[in-house]
Amino acid sequence: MESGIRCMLMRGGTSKGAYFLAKDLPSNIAERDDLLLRIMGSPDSRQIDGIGGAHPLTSKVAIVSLSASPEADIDFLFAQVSVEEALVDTTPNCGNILAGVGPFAIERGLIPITSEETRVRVRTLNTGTLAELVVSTPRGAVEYEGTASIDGVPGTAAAIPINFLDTAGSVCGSLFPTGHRMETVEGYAITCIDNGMPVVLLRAAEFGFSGAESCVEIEAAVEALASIEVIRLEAGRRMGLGEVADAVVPKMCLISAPMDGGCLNTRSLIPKKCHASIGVFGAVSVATACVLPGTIAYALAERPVGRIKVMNVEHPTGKFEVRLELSGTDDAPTVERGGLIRTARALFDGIVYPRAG
Ligand code: NQM
Repeated sequence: MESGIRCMLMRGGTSKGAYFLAKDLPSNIAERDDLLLRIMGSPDSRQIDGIGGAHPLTSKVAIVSLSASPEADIDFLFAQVSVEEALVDTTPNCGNILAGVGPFAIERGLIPITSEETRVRVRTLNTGTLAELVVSTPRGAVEYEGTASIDGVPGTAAAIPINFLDTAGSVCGSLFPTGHRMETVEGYAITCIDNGMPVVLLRAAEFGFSGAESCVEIEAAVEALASIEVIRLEAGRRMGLGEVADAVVPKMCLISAPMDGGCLNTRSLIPKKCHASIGVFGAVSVATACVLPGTIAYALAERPVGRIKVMNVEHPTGKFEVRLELSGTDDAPTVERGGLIRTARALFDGIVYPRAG
């Protein structure tokens, strides 16, 4: 049996992943990715011989170390391990798995607990994005229990407020990577935006959706999904991402007018499966598009007044609250920063045994 590797399984927000210390994994990227595929049980639609959960939201990995940057305490590399293909993608970041990085770094002794709240500054290596996480540590240990609830996760848990410092152009280099706020591909109106995650916004109605469909209904609409994939490949090129057939970005987001008091209704494709809720940076990018004139979201969205805007992005299992801080004028606003609440929980801690290579 190949020797085991220390690993903690955590729920981070509405995702679940395997958390490792960087020093416990090979530094060679090809060897590391091969190992991660064997640990998660990929490629296999059920990931039956590994610890992956057979869905993109539960086939994720966090690789954590002390930061080499004076701006951060912790460095975090996110890896999306494909379920059905032998692919590991470290292009995008993941704000849900990020939520677990604070507790994990404390559990592993990388960050000392100094008071009832421990602030952990995390640099996401995939994109260079900086975030500050506030972890509840009331009795000298991480407290997972609490009263915060996030849609898509049953029950309540301790809140982990996350503030993002610099998300614009995280992967693509600029907020509107094509230089336009709206353009057309194959006759469909789209907005390409990257405020933490490259996302292509599409009007749900143009694909025959009301916007209220369940994930099962969205995934059953194979013709619409085929058209969306054609748009994704072209949008990927226009966004400077090159050929994205094997990449998990850009994500695609079907939008419609809000139906439940939020700012906008969404159904996200990540990029081929429908997201049970919406990704963290996906939500920040969508909320940002809602407040910037000229995007296809702006015309459909409801916006609160004021410089600090609490934006509730509707998704299949509820709403995702994003707090945006704006500067500039009403006609030409700029989004300065975003913040939100997540929760996380350690599920098990132990040794994982990868399938033999
Ligand atoms: O957008 C799903 C998730 C994500 C990523 C995805 C995420 C984010 O819900 O920051 O959190 O978009 O594949 O974990």
